Amino acid sequence: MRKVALVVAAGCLLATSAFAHTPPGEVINAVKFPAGNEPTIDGDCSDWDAVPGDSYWVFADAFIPAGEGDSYRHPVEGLEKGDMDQSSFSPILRGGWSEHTNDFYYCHSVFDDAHTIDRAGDFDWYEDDGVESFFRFRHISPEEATALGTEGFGTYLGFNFSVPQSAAGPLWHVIGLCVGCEWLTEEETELHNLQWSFDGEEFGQSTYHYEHRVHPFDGKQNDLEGAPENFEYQTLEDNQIIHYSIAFFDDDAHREDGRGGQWIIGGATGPENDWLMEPLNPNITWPDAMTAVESESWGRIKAQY
Ligand SMILES: [Ca+2]
Ligand SMILES: [Ca+2]
Ligand SMILES: [Ca+2]
Ligand SMILES: [Ca+2]
Repeated sequence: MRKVALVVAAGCLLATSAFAHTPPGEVINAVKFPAGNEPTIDGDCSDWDAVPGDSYWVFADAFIPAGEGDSYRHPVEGLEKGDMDQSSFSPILRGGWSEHTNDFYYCHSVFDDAHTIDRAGDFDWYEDDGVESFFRFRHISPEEATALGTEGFGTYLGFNFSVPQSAAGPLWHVIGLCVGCEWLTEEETELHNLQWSFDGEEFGQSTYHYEHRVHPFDGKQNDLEGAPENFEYQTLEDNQIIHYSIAFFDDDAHREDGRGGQWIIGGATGPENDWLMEPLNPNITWPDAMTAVESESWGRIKAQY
């Protein structure tokens, strides 16, 4: 099963070069967190409450149906952009970054009338209510990325997952840079940390929250092992554009066809969307980085001296 999945992943990589930036001309704002206000990665998106959603978040109406044709597990025939049946599936994307930590953050909330995890193989995240995240932190064109790939240098970073972990094995893998690397199954590393939670029923109607910190690592000679010392590291800056796309699979086992759809914001198989690392927005009132509890503790500490 694992071998089959690896072949599928390789096929996705080859298909990436065929896609131009989509939707053309659209840029999504990634909000800049002030130092000290970076999200706590715990599957709770409330760190983002100060951010006005209408200026930053991506909602169901921006999603494009993918998965046309019999070969797809999550068909969406006849649907156009924004035609998502929100009683079955409705996502909210939130993206941001911090100059202080040099990390990209996202917290995505996904309402689903039937959260389904029943895949037989650990790599078959796309058989369930799964997520595919595609990153390219370098601001290079797909053609330039392809040319680098031809030279044996990978710039495509992907995180695919479907939670909770299936009985079959590890939670996720990274396509391209590091397929099946064991270090990626670690709970938290400097390179990334993914946590999730859910409201509602674990395997019924629910809203899952996926919160992820991703360090901008992105390049590797294909002949080197996918280990941290072999990656290259980027520095996020004001007004930088990164490429980040996301695809959701909605597996609704209770349906006659068993499928709720496959939805993307841009690339179905690669990082196609432009995200702007926005400078600090002076109109956002961030909460004090030090919470009331911490202030109280701090006060007690100081009182001891
Ligand atoms: Ca959080
Ligand atoms: Ca659904
Ligand atoms: Ca399934
Ligand atoms: Ca579902």
